[in-house]
Amino acid sequence: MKKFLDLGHQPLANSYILKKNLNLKEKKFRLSVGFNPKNFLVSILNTVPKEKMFNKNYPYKSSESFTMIDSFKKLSADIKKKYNPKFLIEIGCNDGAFLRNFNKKDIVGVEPCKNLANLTKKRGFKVYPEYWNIKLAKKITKNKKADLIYSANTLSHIKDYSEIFKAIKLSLSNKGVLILEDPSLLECIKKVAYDQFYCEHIYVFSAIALQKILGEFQLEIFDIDKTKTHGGSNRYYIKKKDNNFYKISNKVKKEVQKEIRFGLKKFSTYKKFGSKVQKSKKELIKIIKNIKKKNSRIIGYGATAKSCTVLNYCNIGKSEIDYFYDTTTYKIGKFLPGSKIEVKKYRKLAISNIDHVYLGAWNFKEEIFKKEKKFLKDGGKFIIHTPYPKII
Ligand code: JHZ
Repeated sequence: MKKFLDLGHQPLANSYILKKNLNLKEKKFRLSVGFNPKNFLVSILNTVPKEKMFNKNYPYKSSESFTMIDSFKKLSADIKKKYNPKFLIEIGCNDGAFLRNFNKKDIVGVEPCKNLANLTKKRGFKVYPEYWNIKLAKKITKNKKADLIYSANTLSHIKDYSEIFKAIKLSLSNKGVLILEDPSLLECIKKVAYDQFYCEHIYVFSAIALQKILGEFQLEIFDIDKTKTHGGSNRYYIKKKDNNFYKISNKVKKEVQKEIRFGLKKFSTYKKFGSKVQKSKKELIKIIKNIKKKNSRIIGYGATAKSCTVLNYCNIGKSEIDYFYDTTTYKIGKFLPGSKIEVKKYRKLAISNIDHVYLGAWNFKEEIFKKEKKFLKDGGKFIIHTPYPKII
């Protein structure tokens, strides 16, 4: 692995702090990112045990945004039309935002965060509150194989991809399809979205890296769709190599060529990205300092896991951002890890008297700008750090 980025000592991105624990020492780890020239994988270099991140206190809920609900709804309709699956598995089903589009008898979820697994169970779905692995895959598919496996923003969170893909392969029927959806490395690099790196995002996949590692398990990508979610993601359609039901689409070749042309096989591209990140940090600090010089207030919008990386890397804390607004019940009243900025409950018109709002959830810019039309019309300003720090 060749290191190209050092984002300093970081706390666990989703470990929001209770007020009574504010004085306790937080667990931190060194967040640095590297490139493997052999398989083109980009990954964080030090990892945190999965149980410390994905447990019964996991705060993130997929159903917290219309963008995600809408994206899952459209994809589900498309899946039914294209594949008409009789048995589906979702790996990392979170609070059931995707599952709810299917018949309860046709789909099962896998979700190791028990609080989320319970939410999905309450919706009436069968959920295995466990980590995805070979043993669980054998249990789920003992009587019938899956026609379709879906996994969004989950496989990039699992270190041992070998176990994962072996388990997927043995679970799929001969005609079976795996649909994987994760932030695209190309978009991350283009947008200088260094906040895609935090403890949970062990990998940020490119098509070239995925193609290479899938090959180890006789799996292959046969189609790719681009989605706008999470700052620009790729939706990969994957099959077993000996499954001849689907032809390999031209879109796969095009995406691979685009990534190679951009330089995703070259270490120099990542070095350049590393320098851009350092510049981005300086510029964001400058913007914030200028605002503070004028005694203007800044609050945050969307206490995302990604914000944790930005705030801690740029040493932004309570003196710069008064508090964050967020809609997630679990986060409200707690404090962001590292920066210890309070998270308050979002309500309509909450930001109307604020001059500057730092957009932690920049990936939902369209949805949020629509919601905050009046704020923007009245001269309110958002601060955003990607593709470069600026005031909108
Ligand atoms: P959002 C999490 O990352 C963690 P985060 C995880 N590792 C991952 O990969 C992605 O999700 C998928 C709030 N919000 O989606 C809700 C508002 O307050 O960018 C959320 O707390 N108002 C699994 O945390 C946060 O912003 C709004 O109008 O970086 C968004 O978090 C909207 C739209 C959101 O993921």
